Amino acid sequence: RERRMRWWHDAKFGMFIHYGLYSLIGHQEWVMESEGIPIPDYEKLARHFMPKPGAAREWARLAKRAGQRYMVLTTKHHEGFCLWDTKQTDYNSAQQAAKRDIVREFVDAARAEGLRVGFYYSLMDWHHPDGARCKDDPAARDRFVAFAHAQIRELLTHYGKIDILWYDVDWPLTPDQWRAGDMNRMVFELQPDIIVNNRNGLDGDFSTPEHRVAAAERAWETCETMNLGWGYQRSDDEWKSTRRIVNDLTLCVQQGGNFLLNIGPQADGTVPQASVETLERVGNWLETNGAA
Ligand code: JFZ
Repeated sequence: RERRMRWWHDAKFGMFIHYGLYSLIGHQEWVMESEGIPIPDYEKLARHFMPKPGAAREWARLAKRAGQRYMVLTTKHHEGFCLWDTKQTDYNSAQQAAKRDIVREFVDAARAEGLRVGFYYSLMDWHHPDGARCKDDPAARDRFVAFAHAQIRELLTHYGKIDILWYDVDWPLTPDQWRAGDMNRMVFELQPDIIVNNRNGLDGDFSTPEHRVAAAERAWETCETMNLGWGYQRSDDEWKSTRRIVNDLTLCVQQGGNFLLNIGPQADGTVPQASVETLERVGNWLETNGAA
């Protein structure tokens, strides 16, 4: 583990990217649930999901300028829409209107800037027909768990070396029901040097305190947003100052933790101007202080 974790401890600072169909609405990534949007209505967003060319390149260049050393993209958030050419469902950016594998573009863009590559993957899924009923229906559970395992296998098979698997929200199943042990074994078989977080219910390699700077007994990474939401939120202008971000980053690093700072790109992948400006200032600060 120590050997696998070394680059990550050295890297200290990463970019989190929440991007999906919710980015088109601009009411954060939980909008499907919080506004009770029925699946058939929500699905229509896929017709309009059309990232501008080179969006991932922009994210990667921005991360580089900010002094970030790795990037973690939501390959599938709770909404269930997949940003890669998955064979497990046609609800994905490669088979819908965009006709593009955004995960591939992201991986290529990160590598072009010399950044490490991380995949966020939500186990919870509001779109998959078995996603909710798997709790009480064993047949649905078998299908749904197999679906998640197969998707993770794809992500870790077709995109070369992946550095981080960032699981999220294991509701409504227990780690046993997810076969989380088998899941991690498969992950390490496919990617022997990868590191995984603890959000599939197992300890994994690092913990993921959210919105708070916390010193834990072992490897940890604080994830934080630049305003209030993770996914793009149009009306959200509670931007944290550069001073605040630098302070949080410094606190994490002083206590031996990592800092994963989120951007919520807009519908076409454009990064909100306030985030661009703050990230550039953070990068300048790191350069000036010899930390970059
Ligand atoms: C999850 C997601 O629901 C959210 O949309 C976002 O992606 C965030 C990064 O992760 O939310 C969580 C997950 C775990 C905790 C809190 C919020 N937690 O362990 O405290």
